[in-house]
Amino acid sequence: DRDALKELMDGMEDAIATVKAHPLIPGVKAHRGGVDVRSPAEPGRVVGTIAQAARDDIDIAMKAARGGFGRWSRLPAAKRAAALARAADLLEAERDRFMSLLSLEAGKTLDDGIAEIREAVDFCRYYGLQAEKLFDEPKSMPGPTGEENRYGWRGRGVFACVSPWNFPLAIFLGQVTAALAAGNAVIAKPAEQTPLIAFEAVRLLHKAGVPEDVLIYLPGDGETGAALVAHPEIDGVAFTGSTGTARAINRTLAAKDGPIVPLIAETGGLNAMIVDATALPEQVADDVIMSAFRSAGQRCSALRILFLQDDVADRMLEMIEGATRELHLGQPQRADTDVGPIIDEGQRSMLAAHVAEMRKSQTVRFAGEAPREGSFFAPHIVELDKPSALKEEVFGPILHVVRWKAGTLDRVLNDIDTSGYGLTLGLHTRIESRIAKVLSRLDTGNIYVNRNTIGAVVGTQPFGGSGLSGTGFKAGGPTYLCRFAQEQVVSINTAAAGGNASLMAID
Ligand code: UN1
Repeated sequence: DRDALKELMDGMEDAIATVKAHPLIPGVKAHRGGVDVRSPAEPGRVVGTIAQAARDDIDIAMKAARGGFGRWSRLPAAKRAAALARAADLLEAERDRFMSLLSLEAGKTLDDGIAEIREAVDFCRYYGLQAEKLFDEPKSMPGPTGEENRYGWRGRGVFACVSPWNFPLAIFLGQVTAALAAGNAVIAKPAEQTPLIAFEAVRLLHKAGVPEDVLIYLPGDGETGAALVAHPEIDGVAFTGSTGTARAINRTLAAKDGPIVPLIAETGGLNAMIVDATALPEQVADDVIMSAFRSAGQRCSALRILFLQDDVADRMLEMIEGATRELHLGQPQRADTDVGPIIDEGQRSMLAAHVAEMRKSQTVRFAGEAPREGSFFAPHIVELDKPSALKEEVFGPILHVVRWKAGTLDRVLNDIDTSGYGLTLGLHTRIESRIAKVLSRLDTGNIYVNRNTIGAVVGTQPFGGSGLSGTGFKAGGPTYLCRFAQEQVVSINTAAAGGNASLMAID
């Protein structure tokens, strides 16, 4: 609604401030310099400065977090949940400030910003509630008479949370609040491109009652992340980002002497959508545009490769191309912008190089025009002669299209399966048995039928993929917190000495 939007935009204007971010580590006061953080849509605009963590900060952080863990993990789950609920309230109260940072630092459009804050708030509340439900008191388990068995959960220790720039608030807070809710201390390493939002989010959690030695903010580059994960005392790692980095983390963890450290990873996707001749064309066009180009395609859930049945392909492509042409690229904080900027010049030139490479052997069917100022890349549509012409995730607004002939659905499913990725899949059909067939053949993490493939919802559509797309755990799902915790079973012989050994409540 227009009035609400106007109010929101005015609020954002008021909330714009320069953030001076630095590591938040108990006992570390001095920080090295401060590097400018610039807006992707307006490179001349400095959003704030970031002082990166120094290498020895990791040891200091670890020592502090170890102490914090002891106290935090012994709190009843309800106390931890209460802090997260307060964080959700604060986040809602400071919505304008976070909206403004999301658009300035991460280039998020208003729609994306609102959705991201909603998701972050939901994560805080949902994981708090789940923690109370799952980790309350140890449960008594059935067993033979003369023995009492109690089954319970404990935090693992100090978790490293390494997060991406594309959801600098929602994924950052999702990882951190899951680890905290489960009773861990956290050292959080935000993406290098978006340290300011993360800094503000950590300060908000501190304000909500999470102690400063329980949640530590460690900004830095890829080397900082690698050194953090390699630290001998890390007890668990949550990572969202590229498949390659997840592999590198896995190798680091595997090479350590000492405890076996679990990895919770959500990585890339080569997400497909299958459209057959019975699909509704307008619905398909809407859903393709949304899935491929919303957030400038910078979502791991985004549609990368569209399989169109050739009987309807020309007509559908015409509609999709027409709708793509209508998309408005521009400043993310404008209400009429559909597609905002690409996060940085490195990503932008990677996309341009991909299109140039595609031009050599494939058909670039549509190439939009991008504003010259700022890090923009316009939507593209590339027709492939075969699915294997695209082997890896290309993170941006480039839709690849392949045609398939009636009677060859098995081959399509096989092609999707052999890509090795398994994050999202779209299916547009009105044939019921076809849905069942696809479901029986693919173990993709999130399958969307007759709708778009993005925007998973905390609590109702938990999100995460398998294979090259991650460890298969579902963020925002009912068992996610269990991945961050460890089980403990206590069995007590209550029949010793003929039942005379019952326990006494004295110290
Ligand atoms: C990501 O882009 O890293 O469903 C994952 C969605 C989002 C995707 C987040 N939850 O679109």
